[in-house]
Amino acid sequence: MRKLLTALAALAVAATAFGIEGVSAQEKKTIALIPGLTTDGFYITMRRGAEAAARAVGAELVFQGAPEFNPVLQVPVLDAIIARKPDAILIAPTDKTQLIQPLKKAADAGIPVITVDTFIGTGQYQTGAGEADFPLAYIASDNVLGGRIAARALAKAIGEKGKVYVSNVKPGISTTDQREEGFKDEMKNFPNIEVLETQFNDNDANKAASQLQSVFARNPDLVGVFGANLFSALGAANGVQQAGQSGTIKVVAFDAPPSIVDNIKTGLVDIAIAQHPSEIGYFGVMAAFAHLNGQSIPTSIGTGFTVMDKDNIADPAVAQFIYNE
Ligand code: T6T
Repeated sequence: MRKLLTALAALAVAATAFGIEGVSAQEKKTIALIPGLTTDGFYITMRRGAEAAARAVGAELVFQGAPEFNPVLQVPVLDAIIARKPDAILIAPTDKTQLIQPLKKAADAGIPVITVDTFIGTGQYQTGAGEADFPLAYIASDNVLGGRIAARALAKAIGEKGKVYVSNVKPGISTTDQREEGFKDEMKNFPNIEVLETQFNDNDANKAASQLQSVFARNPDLVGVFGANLFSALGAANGVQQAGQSGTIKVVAFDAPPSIVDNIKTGLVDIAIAQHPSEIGYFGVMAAFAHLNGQSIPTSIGTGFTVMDKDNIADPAVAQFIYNE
């Protein structure tokens, strides 16, 4: 990692030394960033980081995505980007398997592919094995660890006993699958906690809210919920509020949209696990740029988390990780 940072820093310095204007239109690299969806604070913040890196190295960033987190809508966007022949593609694939063949088309056309946030196949790239190892790198949070952090926080909040469940998007998304996996595995350390069946909401916060109410109706002794991404968490928290259970049913949220501040202050949400999407975007562009300049790059780059609660949410060092909108 240190080696990469040194290489990236050298490239950034070189680009600055030439002066951004010194990079001719012909040499200027175009890097496309295709998010999971465009109207999500997580990807909006990732775009900010990617733009900062593109400015630093004098590259052009093209940001184009679908309005929903859905492979059927994302593939045509990808096809349109491939037709524009960018120098590299950064993408958050919306499904581990359904994006393999569409992305293979990009690789076959000679466009380097780096996945950000989510992965295809197993996420192990450049291994020479399997049909989905062709992306050059995967840049993301450690989502299994994020799920474990959520489980420990929820266990603590409920006194290590009672019924909880995971509000999740849909199976097949690498990030949210791994969060659920880490959460359930960590919960095995708490024998008095029962993890009920996962509720899938298709990234629809309203659906997540009504699911919370149905689970509560079936289980009046429900004590906690883990919202495995921004919309799952917002919806679950709204559901808790609508059920009049704020503070009684504990909520651990993955992701940190601006509304999380109020939710933490009022006690509706106990813990929010903020990812660092800006870092993901920044390092995505830098890795693509390094590759385009003949540098080798790591096949995997991990970015951090900031765990937010009522005791630290006012601290600027923590609040800086609240997502943009
Ligand atoms: O949690 C993020 C992202 O990491 C995940 O892959 C999809 O959902 C989000 O974009 C939040 O909505």
